[in-house]
Parts: sequence; C-alpha cells; structure tokens
Amino acid sequence: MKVLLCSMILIQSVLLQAEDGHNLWLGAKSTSPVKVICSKKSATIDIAREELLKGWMGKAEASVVLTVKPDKSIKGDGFKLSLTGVQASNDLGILYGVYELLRRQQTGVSIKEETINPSYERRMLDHWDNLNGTIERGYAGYSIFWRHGIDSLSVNDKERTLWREYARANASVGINGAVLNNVNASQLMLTTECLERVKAIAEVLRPYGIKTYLSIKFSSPMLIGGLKTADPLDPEVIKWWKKKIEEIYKLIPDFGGFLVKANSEGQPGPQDYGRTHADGANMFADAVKPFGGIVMWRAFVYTASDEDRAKQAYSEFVPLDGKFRDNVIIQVKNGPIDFQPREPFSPLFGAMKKTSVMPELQITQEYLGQSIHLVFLASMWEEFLQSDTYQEGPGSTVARCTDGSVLPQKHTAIAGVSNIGHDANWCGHPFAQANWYAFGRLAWNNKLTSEQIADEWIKLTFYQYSSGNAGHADFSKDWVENFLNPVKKMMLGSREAAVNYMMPLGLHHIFSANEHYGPGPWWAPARVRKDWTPPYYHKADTLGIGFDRTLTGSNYVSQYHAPLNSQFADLETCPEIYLLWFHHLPWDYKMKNGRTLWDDICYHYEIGLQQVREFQKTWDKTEPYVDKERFTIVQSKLRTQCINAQVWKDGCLLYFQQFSMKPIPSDLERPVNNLKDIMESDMKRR
Ligand code: GCW
Repeated sequence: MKVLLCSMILIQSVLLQAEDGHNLWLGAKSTSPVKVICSKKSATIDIAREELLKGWMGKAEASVVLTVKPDKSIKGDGFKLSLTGVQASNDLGILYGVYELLRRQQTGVSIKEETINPSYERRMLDHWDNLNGTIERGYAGYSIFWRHGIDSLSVNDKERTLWREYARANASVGINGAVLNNVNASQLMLTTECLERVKAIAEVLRPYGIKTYLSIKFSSPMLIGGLKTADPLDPEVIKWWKKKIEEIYKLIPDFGGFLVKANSEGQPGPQDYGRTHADGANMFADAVKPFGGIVMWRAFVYTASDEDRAKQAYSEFVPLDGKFRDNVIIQVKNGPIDFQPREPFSPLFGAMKKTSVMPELQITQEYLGQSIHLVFLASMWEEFLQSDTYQEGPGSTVARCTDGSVLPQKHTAIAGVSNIGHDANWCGHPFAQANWYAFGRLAWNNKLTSEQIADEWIKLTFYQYSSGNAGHADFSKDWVENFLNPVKKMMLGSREAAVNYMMPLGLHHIFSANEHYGPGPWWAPARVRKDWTPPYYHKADTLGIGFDRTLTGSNYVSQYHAPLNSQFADLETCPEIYLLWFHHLPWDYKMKNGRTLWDDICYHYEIGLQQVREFQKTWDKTEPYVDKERFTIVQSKLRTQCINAQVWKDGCLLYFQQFSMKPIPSDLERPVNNLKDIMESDMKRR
C-alpha cells in the first residue's frame, strides 16, 4: 500500500509542469471556446479579446459582449460585470472587467451583476531602479528597464517582450502607473537619450493602461542645465523646467508626472534655498498642469535634529496644509520611521484637510527578509489600511482617508515600491510574487482582506488546471485540504512570525546597518548619526527598554487624534504590539499575560522561530502538489529563514540580556549561537 501511494505521488509530481515562476499568477489555465463580441477596436480591446480567448473557463461557445458606454454608476476605470459580459466607460475598464471575469472563473467565484470601481485613481509601482541597471533595495536581479554598458539605451525586442509581460501582469491586478527610476534620482534621467528610452517603454505599457512617471533630481537645472541655482522661485529655473517638461510631453503625450524625494537623506531640495516643500512642489505642479500631469512629493523627510525622527514629517508638512496646488499629492510611507516589520500608521494620515495624501508601501522586502524570507505583506497592509485615524470621528480609516471617502481629494493614489527584477521569476522568492499581486489587488480595492488575496493568489499560481476544469474551476477536496488551506495559513501567519523573531512588542529599527537584513541592536559607532543607529530606537539600559513617546518623552503621541493619543500614551490601553514603540519600561514590567516584560520578549523571539519551523513542516508536506522547481527553492529558502530566525533570536536576546541581567525562561530553547560570533560576523559584512 505504502509503495503504491509513494509511486502515485511520484507520478503526480512528475506530471506537474516544470515552472520557473515566470508566468506568475497568469500561468496556463484550461479553457473552453468563446465568442467575443465588441463593436469597438483598439489596442486595449484587442488585449481584452485575446485574454478571453486564452483564459475563458465559462460555458463552451458562450458569447461575451464588451460594451464601451458610460454609465453613472461606473467611475474612472471601473466596470459593470454581468452574465453576458462587461460594460465600461473606457477601453481600460473593459480590460479590467475581463481580468476580473477570468479571475472569478479561475478561482471559482460566481459571476453576478455588479459594478466594480477602483478605490484609487492612480495605482502605482515605484521602481527604485538606477540608470546603470542596479536596483536600490532590489533583491531579484538587475532592472528590467535600465542596463549597464555602452549602447545601454538602445531598445531590443527581448526587452520589449519583457516589458509587455510586465505590463500584462500589472494590468491583470489593476496597476496603472509606473515610476521608472529610483527616487534617489540621477540628473541624467532627464537627458534626451534617456527620455527616448522612456518613450519606447511607454509605448509598450500604454495599451495595458500603464502610464509612465519619472523621479527627478531637484538640482537637475544646475547639473545638466548649466544654471547657477535650482531655486524653485528663480525665473530661469522655472523656465528650464517648463522647457524640459514640454520636451517630455512631446515624446510621451500621456506622461503621468513626477515623483520627488527632496531634502531627504542628502538629496537636494527647495530648503537649500530657504524655500518650503510647497514652493518646490508647486513649481513642478504648475509646469505639468497644462498637460494633466501630477506631482507626487514625498514626505519621507527627517534630519539629524533633536526632534524624535518619528515626529519630523508631520512637523514639516502639517503647517503646509492648504499651500499645495491641487495636482500635488503628498506621498507618505505607511509608518513614520521606515517600512519596519511593524509600525503604527504615520500620523500624517488623517492630519491634512486640504491636501491630497497617498500611501507609499514597500513591496520589496528591505526590512522583511528580502528575497529569502517568506513574508506575505498583505496582512501588514490590511492592518495599516484598516487603522482608524479618527480624522472625522470613528471609522476614518487610513483607507477611507486616502481614497476620498472621508474628505474629498482632488487626486487619489497609492504606491508600492516594486520588488521586480530581471530574475526569471521576477521577484526572487516564489512567494514574493504574492506581494506584488497583493499590492495591485489592494490598490484596486482597499477593503479586500489578506485572506481573500492569499486564497486567490494560491489558486491562480499553484493550481494545475486540467481539461476537466473547463466550465468551472473545480478544486478537489484533497488539494484544498492538503495544499490551499495549509499554505494559506502559513502565508497569513508569516508576517507576525517575522515580527516575532525580528522585533516584537513595538521594537523597531534594530537592524544591522545599511543592508537591513540581520540583527544589529549593538551597532553604534561614534562617527554615525544617532538616528541611524539601533540604540536610538530601542534605548535598552539596565533600567529597561523602549522609546518613550508619551508626554514624559518625545510626545509623539500628541500627533494622533483623540482618542488614539491618550490610548497610546496610557499603559492600560496601549496595544501591546506597540508597547515599546511608545513606552520605555522596566524589565520586570508586568504584561497582561502575567509574564515580566523580559520573559515576554524571550517568548516572542522563541515563538517566531518556532513559527518558521512549522512553515518548514507545512511546506514539506506539499511536495506532491507542487512542481519540483518551486518546491525545492521554497524549501531551501525556508531553511535559510530558519537559520536567520535563530540568529535574530540569539543575537537580540543575548544582547539585551546584558542589560536585563535576567535568565532566559527555563522552558525555552537555549541559544545556539554566541553573541560574540554573531557580532563579529555582522561587523565583517560591513
Ligand atoms: O528605506 C530607506 C532605504 C533607502 C531609500 C529610502 C527612501 C531610496 O533604506 O534605500 O532610498 O528609504 O525611501 O527614500
């Protein structure tokens, strides 16, 4: 019996198609014939038709009618689904409707009459790609847009194919904008040679509804324009930008606009000339306005001042509320520090009444194990989007404050820092694709749950549709119980696991410097800015640990609306997930579960490590259901994740123990690494 079972499993896995992951969630599906009826012709409609022919899983020989006709209920790129087809106000809406229809068929969700509109008008991927082909915080190979070497700006067919595949994947989840270069921008981006290449990229992306945008360097008029200043109020500077912008729109008539990182981490900006962020942003806004362009101005600003870093963006931007042009959107990272495994939402959400504000999420896992750890980020984004800011009373979630539901916004948008590179599977880790997918789905509908997104993604990515599926997606009980459910559980628990083994209970930014991968709570050379060293954030000493951001400390809590400000400040009501974010507490502080703070910290690190051990077991059991390639790569990455989680636990506990001077609770596993070794290997990597 055992032998029979083994050989059946063997046959099944041999039959599973080899998959390098390049097809993402768009891999081959079984289809049945369909007739597509549409009186309109365009490149976008042609794509919609082709997708239907390739992916239809409804009744064989059915007719699908695509109708481009405005309807009061349809907003922007929204659409109306019905049993007979898709109606939309524009061609792009048709394409999105077709993708939704197919997704429903392929994931086994019934189709009924329904109007579906996007939450945000602009759903952006920000690429931190450099012109030499490297990617800042990229963990999946080189850029797909830029390359190194002589002749690096010429365009070839292979590239065009890759861009087309990229565009298709984005369109299938509703992404409609791409910033093609790093926010730490090179002035060379604006040279005519580079702009010609942007034009070529834009041509490929256009039929899929994806607009191109660029990051710009504020001092470009000096660096490539020969001017003596980049002062945004200087007439020559204004003239230079106007001319440059005219040139861009001549090449790319539907160009989306600019993303600007100014006066942040050494980048030039308006403050270099005594001007405000509003002065800088408005200069660009005026210049792109005649062409319908927008300016996304980043609020990620902080200096080495005495003010708590978490407070600085709010202090800088709130006084400017009402001073920005209506085509400026302030782009704010989800947390006030920097894409940490867990942060409370930035208090800038819900703070401005007359300014459009957009969230910036980080899809690339700079602080979450890069392309080695399996961490499904939708859980984090859901937590963030559903956080209540109380801007206009209860229910003013971040989602509703940014999509125009709480207060009207001229423009609405959301951006995700891309995790895409030249690797065959685009994202490095097979499960990192789920984060690209999740970002797109949440940008389209900011009320989706992480559970629903994981469910869809697993089905579309891993299910081997057979010809028996035509007409309906029929997921066998065996597959659901032994693959879908356990894998979903693993994904949904993965972010909390990372928080546990990296920085639980509100700890933040205790990473090894620069690379932001392993632990480094000890790192604090005298030559380095204090706010760039972990002790600034954890403040561990013999008395306790944590950052006091209450009235007795930095008073960051006051940037939140009532009742959050007092909830966070009060130990009785502060959620324990944020405890050490807001409070500096003694090592023997009593937690709600009765443990001391020290013991509870130890338990969290241990639990995090054990969670990854469980992921290994879960994954190993899925072998019969996954192709060999993806099975092996995930298995091997989980092993590394486990080794790393152990280092995180041992490194942090042994380091903090020097201050707490308390034993690790006796029922927990003992450390297996010495602190000295961990610190030495950390130093060697620098
Ligand atoms: O997260 C930090 C990164 C930098 C990045 C910066 C930013 C592009 O470590 O690499 O620079 O934030 O968002 O501007």
